[in-house]
Amino acid sequence: MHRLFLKGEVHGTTHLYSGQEAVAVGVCAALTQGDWVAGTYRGHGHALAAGTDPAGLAAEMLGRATGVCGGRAGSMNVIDLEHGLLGCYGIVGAGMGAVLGAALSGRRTGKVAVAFFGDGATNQAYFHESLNFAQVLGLPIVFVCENNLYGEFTPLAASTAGGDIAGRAKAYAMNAEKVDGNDLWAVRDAAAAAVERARGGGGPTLLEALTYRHFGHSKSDPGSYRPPEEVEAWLARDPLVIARERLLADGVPVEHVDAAETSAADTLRRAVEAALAAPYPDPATEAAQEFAA
Ligand SMILES: Cc1ncc(C[n+]2csc(CCOP(=O)(O)OP(=O)(O)O)c2C)c(N)n1
Repeated sequence: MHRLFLKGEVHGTTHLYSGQEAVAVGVCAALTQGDWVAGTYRGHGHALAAGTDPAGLAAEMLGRATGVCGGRAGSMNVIDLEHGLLGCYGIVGAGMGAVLGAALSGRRTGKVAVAFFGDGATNQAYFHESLNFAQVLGLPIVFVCENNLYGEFTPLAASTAGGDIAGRAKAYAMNAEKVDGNDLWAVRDAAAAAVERARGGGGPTLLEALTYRHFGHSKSDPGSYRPPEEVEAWLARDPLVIARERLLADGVPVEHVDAAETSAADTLRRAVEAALAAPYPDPATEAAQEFAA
């Protein structure tokens, strides 16, 4: 997507998810069909993990009519109700409110709702209101903070009193856990426990997944405010490399791992090729599609 953006194929802006993949994949691996997910403006990561068709998603990001939202939402606002994706939100923290509503009905239906958000969102009133409301009503929610150490250009220490995001749950008597967000298995296990608790009527959980974005915040940000040794240390903990090494260490034959990687790359390449060949949406249908969404 970064390369396509530089070629002018992705309009508007981009907020890449590279480096944070283990969070969305690990959490969504713990969900079952019918559960809900609310993503952020790095929404393509959450959408793919929720099960959105890669071809429909690539077309959406490239603003094509074959996109899952007809090419009018982009990565930042993609919705895919078929796969439980309630929405992705350009407004920081907005997904937390969306899952409160979904989870109210989840108390009757046994469905669980997940909201992804960044560390910057935890300094908003919205975060505290949402945690309080969810805990008071015992809602089946997993709040997943993707703590990538920066809110746009601001380091965590300069914005977040105490620095302990999971610790903020104590004020609401809510279950919480801090987890290595670059370790797919650690995220999946923590999420599975939180989902099971929520489904069983045990109420919400706050998960703080410690991770890092490989790129700057968005298109206009080279990320140069980050110390090079910090970037290097995190690049060395690329969640995709960690996952590959873990599979090999667990005895999965290298040819199986290679084949899975090749197959994923082929799927994405084909998705992008199809998207590039697809038409842009017809301006005449704009109003109808906006109201339908
Ligand atoms: C309510 C609101 N305030 C401000 C912004 C502008 N803004 C966009 S991203 C961002 C930083 C958010 O950082 P964080 O929540 O840590 O998420 P990350 O980008 O690290 O995933 C801000 C302030 C916004 N989109 N919405």
